[in-house]
Amino acid sequence: MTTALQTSASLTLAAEPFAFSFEPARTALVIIDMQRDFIEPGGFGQTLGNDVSLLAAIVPACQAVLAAWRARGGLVVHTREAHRADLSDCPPAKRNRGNPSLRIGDMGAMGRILIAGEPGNQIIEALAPVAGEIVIDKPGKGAFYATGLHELLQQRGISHLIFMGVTTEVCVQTSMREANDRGYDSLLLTDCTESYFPHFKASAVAMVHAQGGIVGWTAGSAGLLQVLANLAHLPDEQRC
Ligand code: TIU
Repeated sequence: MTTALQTSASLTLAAEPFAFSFEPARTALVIIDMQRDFIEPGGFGQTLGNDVSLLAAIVPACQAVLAAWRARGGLVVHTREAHRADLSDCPPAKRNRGNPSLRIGDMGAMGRILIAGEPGNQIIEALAPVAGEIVIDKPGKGAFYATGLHELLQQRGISHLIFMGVTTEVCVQTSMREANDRGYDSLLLTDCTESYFPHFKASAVAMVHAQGGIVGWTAGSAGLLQVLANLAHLPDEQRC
C-alpha cells in the first residue's frame, strides 16, 4: 500500500555525529547526478581520466532507498550536471580547465559531453525519474547554483534533505554545503554515494559530520530503510 509521507511525526535514526530526526512530509530525497556521463564509460567522468566502474557499485543501494521513499510517497529530486547546447551557461574556465580527452560540448561515445538532452546526460535507467519527481539541470557542481531548487523546496515546505549520488567530494558535498547555508538539515547516505577516489569519499564524509555536524549528518542507508519500514506499520491515525 502506498502511504503518503504526510505524517507530522518526527522519525529518528542513528547517524554521525548524533541522531538525525526528520519529518517525512518536510523532507526530500535528493539524488545528485546519477547520470550516464559519470557512471558509464565514454562520458564526462572518463574524459577526466577516471575509472568510472567504481561508481556503479552504489546503484543497488540507491535503488533500495529510492523504492522505499517512493513507496511512502516522499518527494524526490534528481539532478543532472548539464549545460545548454550553445554552452552559454558553461564558463570558459570550466570548459578549458585541465587536459581532458574531450571537453564539455565535444562529441563523445554517448553524444555531446555534459549537454542537456544528450544520451550521456540521462539519468541511468535503474534510477530514472518517474512522473511527479523534480528533475534539476544544473550548470555548476552545486544543486542550488543557477537553478530554482531552493524556491521549489520552499514552496513545498521542505526543511530536511537526504542526499545520495556522485561524486561525494564534488557535486554531493558542494550541494550539501549550499543546502546548509540555505538553512536545510541534511543527511548523507554513505553507502549511496561514491567518488572516483575512495580516500576523497572518506574525507568528504568525515568533513560533513565533523565539528558537531558542521555541514550535516552521515549514516548508512539501513537505518533509513528501517524507520521507513516502521512507518508503514504505524496505525493510520499516526501517519496523517
Ligand atoms: N569530477 C567529479 O568528481 N565530479 C564532477 O565533475 N561532477 C559531479 O560530481 N557530479
